[in-house]
Amino acid sequence: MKKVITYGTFDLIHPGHINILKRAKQLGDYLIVALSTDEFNSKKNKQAYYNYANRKVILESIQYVDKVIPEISWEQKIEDIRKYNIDTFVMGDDWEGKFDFLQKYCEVVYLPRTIGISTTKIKNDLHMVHNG
Ligand code: C2G
Repeated sequence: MKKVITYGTFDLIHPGHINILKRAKQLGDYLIVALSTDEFNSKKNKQAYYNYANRKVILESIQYVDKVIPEISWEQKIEDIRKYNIDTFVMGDDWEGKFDFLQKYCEVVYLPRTIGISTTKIKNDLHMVHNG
């Protein structure tokens, strides 16, 4: 069984997230998502709208996702790859090159981001509407 892993905050799930999860799953048979905890998000200077529990519930409902684990640190990736016997690590290409050190442990794949959509854009668009 070919196992794939990807990492992220996945806040306010949108088609860009769905696209990468779908493509990541297509690279294997089993997809694990390491979901950033609220504490780790603060280390990424990210304030998610939904807390970890809610973001986890949403992710687990997506057909491409087989398992959700917590992402609590930048350093856990090598351990995760070993622990879950991962064949392929996937991230959007905004991370291009940043995780090449993982090539010693598994295949590293960067996939093109979906253009024109992001959680930040959603928040900004809603804010503009709200403030007329
Ligand atoms: N993504 C995408 N297209 C978009 C928006 C996001 O392909 N329009 C991808 C990102 O490239 C990433 C994944 O969706 O691979 C999750 O995005 P974020 O939740 O923003 O993840 P990020 O904050 O980049 O966290 O250790 C890695 C970090 O946890 C990654």
